[in-house]
Amino acid sequence: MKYALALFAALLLEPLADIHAAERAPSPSKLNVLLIMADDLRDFGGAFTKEVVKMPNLDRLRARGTTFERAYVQYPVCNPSRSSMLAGLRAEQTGIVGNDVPLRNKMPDIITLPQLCKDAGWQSHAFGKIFHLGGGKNAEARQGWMDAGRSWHTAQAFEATPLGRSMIEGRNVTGGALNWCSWGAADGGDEDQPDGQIAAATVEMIEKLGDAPWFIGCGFMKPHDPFIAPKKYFDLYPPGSLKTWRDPADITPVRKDAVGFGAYGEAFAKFTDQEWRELFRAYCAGTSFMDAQLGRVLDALDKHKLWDNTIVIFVGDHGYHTGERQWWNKNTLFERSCRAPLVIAAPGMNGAQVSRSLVEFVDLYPTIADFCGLKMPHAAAGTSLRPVLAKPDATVKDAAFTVVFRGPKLSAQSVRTARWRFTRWSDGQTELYDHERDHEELRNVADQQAAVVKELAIRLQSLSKLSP
Ligand SMILES: [Ca+2]
Repeated sequence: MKYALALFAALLLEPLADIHAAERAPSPSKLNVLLIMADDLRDFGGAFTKEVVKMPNLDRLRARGTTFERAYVQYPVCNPSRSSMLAGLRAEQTGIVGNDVPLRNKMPDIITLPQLCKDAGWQSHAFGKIFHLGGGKNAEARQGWMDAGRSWHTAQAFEATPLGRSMIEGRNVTGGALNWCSWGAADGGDEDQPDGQIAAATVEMIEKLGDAPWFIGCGFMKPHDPFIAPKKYFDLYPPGSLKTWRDPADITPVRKDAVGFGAYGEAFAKFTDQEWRELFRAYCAGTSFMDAQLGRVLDALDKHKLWDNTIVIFVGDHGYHTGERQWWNKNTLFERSCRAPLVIAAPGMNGAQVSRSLVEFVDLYPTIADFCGLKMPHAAAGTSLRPVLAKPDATVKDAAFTVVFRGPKLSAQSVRTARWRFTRWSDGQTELYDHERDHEELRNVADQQAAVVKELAIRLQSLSKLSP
């Protein structure tokens, strides 16, 4: 498996050897790039704020840009998704299918998206989580995970202050069985939390660089667990004000490893309605907190009149179940996990646009390269979204693909078309969901739609050739 991947990577990258930075010369326009990422933020639906979560600042950005309602990650977990997005390659190509290995270990010579700009003369800086933040407390390892020096001139991570680690209220809803399943309404203000510091550092860098041009990665850490935010954001959601999802009784049962397994599943099975509500409230509070920090960054673009020469991309790194399929997490091939928020505000394009076109996160690399006037340094797995930004009903592809692994031997690949989601496990099991009738993918109709299954299985075959 490793050999096959390495061979594939070598074949893929070989033609790159002769490409020099000069050939990737910036266009005269030299747009700034502001890549804003949220961690574990689900797509709340057609409107991100739809009756549930308050995100007034994302709405500000949506008013300036295009909201993609069908944007799909290539692997629904932090490190594989971010590695795929920033390399412009599918997880089957990068070989990054878990949170344990940084992209550079598998692809030492890959030119990442921020590196493409950096090598062409952009000032490049990252704050918070753009690449996955591995490395623990080891500062050198952490810099390696952030790809400091290669992708960025500087890369900086942040931690909560002692006051920000002091909880006014909160608890672990699993009684400590799962460490990460804790929520807390924290003491202190926004800048006692990493996201407040990330916003402040981003704004400071924007003000310092002015019109450099620059590529800034602003990587917010929320609403990822632990579900902590300053208390005022919990106050936006009074206890009891939120409803939580419960699966209907007549749902088609799925294999256990379709959602998760082991201790997670056991803990969620024991959740009371109250516990679901508490976690969901904390998730919403963390989302609104992150949104407020987004607002501070957008304020800086307003203040310095940078919208006309800055392309702004807001992405989540994958979706998130908040109770669907009795699952509280990511790492599934259901729509809730594969679909993630994506908003792009690009100079010269209309604002307040909503697109239902299928797009993938591997499309971001060629999109930004396109707007920056830079050639792709390797064969792109995706395609520029410029046509959709120009005309929201334009189509750039008719299918989006996502993969998951369950250990070294079992994997599943999923294809989403305008109507269907088809998932095929490497042990032969299949699932088919009809989005015309079943947006929440509650009923597997694979047995009733043999022709569709056959057609979509062929679509997955093209992907299988790239698989480990
Ligand atoms: Ca994540």
